[in-house]
Amino acid sequence: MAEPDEPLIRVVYWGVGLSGKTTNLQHLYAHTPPERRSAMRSMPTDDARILSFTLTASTPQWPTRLELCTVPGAVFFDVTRRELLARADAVVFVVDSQEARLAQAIEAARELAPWRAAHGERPVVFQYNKRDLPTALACESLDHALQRGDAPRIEAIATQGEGVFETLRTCVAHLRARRARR
Ligand SMILES: Nc1nc2c(ncn2[C@@H]2O[C@H](COP(=O)(O)OP(=O)(O)OP(=O)(O)O)[C@@H](O)[C@H]2O)c(=O)[nH]1
Ligand SMILES: [Mg+2]
Repeated sequence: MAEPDEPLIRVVYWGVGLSGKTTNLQHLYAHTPPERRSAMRSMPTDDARILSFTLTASTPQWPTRLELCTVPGAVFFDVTRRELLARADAVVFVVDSQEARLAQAIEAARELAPWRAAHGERPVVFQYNKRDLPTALACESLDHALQRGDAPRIEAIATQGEGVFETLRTCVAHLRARRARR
C-alpha cells in the first residue's frame, strides 16, 4: 500500500442506474494486485450500495492514492449523489450507449453541469459503455447530446473489461496534467 500521507484523490463514477458504474469498479478491483489496493467497501443505503476502494497509481513524479467510488444511479438517491459529487476531484461519467437510455443520460449530464461549472479545472472523462449492444448509438450522436466537445471519451464494454482501465488512465493523465500546470 502507499504511504498514508500521500494525497488521496477522489474519482467519482457518475451516471444513471444500470449504466455500468459498479461493473467498472468491480473490474478495476479484480485486476489490481491486492498490495496496490484497499478492500472494497460498500455503504448500504436504502436499497442501493455505494462501492469504494482506494488504489495506488504511483509514479516517481506523482505518488498518489486514488479513491474510486460509485454514486447510486436511481433518482431517489439525489442527495447522496450530490454529497459524493461535492467531494470529487474528478468524474468518470459512465453512459449507457443505448438509444432508449439517452434521455436519462441527458438528465444526468444536466445534473452534473453545476459541478462542472464550479470546478472547470477538474477532469471529466466520458465513458460510452455497452458498445457491444446492437442498440448502441453512434459515439458522435452521444457526443452531440451530452458533450460540450471538450471532454475526453472512451468506448467501453465494461462487462468484458474493455475500456475500463483506459478510462481510469485517461482520468489520471488529466489529473496529472492539471497538477503540472499549477
Ligand atoms: N451488454 C452489456 N451490459 C453491461 C455492460 N456494462 C454493464 N452491463 C450490465 O448492466 C447492468 C447494470 O450494471 P451495473 O454496473 O450494476 O450498473 P450501475 O451503474 O452500477 O447501476 P446502479 O448501481 O443501479 O446505479 C448489469 O446487468 C451489467 O452486467 C456492457 O458493457 N455491456
Ligand atoms: Mg451500482
